Amino acid sequence: MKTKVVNGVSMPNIPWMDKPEGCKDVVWRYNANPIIKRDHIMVKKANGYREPSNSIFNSSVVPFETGDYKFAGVFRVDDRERNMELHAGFSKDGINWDINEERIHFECDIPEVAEWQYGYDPRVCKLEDKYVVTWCNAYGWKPTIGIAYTYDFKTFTQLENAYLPFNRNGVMFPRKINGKYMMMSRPSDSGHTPFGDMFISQSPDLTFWGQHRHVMGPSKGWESTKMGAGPIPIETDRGWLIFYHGVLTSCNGYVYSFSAALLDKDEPWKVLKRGASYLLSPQEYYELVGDTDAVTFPCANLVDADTGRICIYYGCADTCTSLAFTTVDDVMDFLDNNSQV
Ligand code: BMA
Repeated sequence: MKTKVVNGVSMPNIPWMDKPEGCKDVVWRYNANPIIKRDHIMVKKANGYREPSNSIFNSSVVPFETGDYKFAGVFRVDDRERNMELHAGFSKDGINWDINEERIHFECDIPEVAEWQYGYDPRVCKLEDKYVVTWCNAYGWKPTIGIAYTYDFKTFTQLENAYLPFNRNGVMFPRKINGKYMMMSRPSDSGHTPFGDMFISQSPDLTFWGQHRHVMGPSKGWESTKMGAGPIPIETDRGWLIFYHGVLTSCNGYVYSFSAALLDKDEPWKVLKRGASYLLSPQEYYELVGDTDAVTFPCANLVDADTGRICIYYGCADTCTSLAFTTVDDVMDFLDNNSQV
């Protein structure tokens, strides 16, 4: 490996498929996509009634051992009332998932925050001794960033919302930087937001967030409408490697693609490299057609620190969940030769 993963974990069991012969892409799709189909689970509703899920997408996973399981995650599951809920799930191989029928019930001793309304686009970040979950959380039915932590993916303790509404795509860095927790986010509006820049906010305690810094905004055609954070940043010896989504407005509506960027190690609001082109865009049927057409939306990555292999989990057309693969060196070569900054 030319670029080293720093503070990473060895993951010989990372879900993986070699790049297919003749494939010219930097990021390639798993040949058994989607790994989680829309009706993958029966959802148990509050009234006890069970029915198939409407969709499972934009979800986040981490390595986590419990019993035979080696991975855990928090999944966005929309039910057939079209409520947007978060469910915990477990997997032996990162590909076949056992997702709980019942949504997560967050424990929260702050009455103003405790009332559950909806949650979507979860991210899970291993941070010190816990797993921190951030998601788009309703406060007064308006979206902002919710934060909770868990040790076991059974009990989740919810903290204060990080920001005022409206905000989306809150993504934690996996360690303190210069003594502060850091989170990317994208201030938004109450609807389908036709704008969006990425910011980083800082906190001493995961409760009070400030010292906001602008990172980047819309740019090239594929990300000309809005852009925002994707999976948890990967620490390398050259800086923080991130995948992020960008949105183009076509004649048919929004098109969600993703690319990569490299952020400064100590001041991650400084963008060192930023992909000029997208790395993956909606091109397969399951990415083009669904409850929201033409969406590829990455919310998690697993990284093997020994080989630099990366497995990306992305939501497809707001309906199902897929995998794509690349390596740290492949992405760094792309950024070195095709950066817009
Ligand atoms: C966002 C969220 C995402 C979704 C995207 C495209 O506002 O709802 O979950 O993937 O829109 O519909």
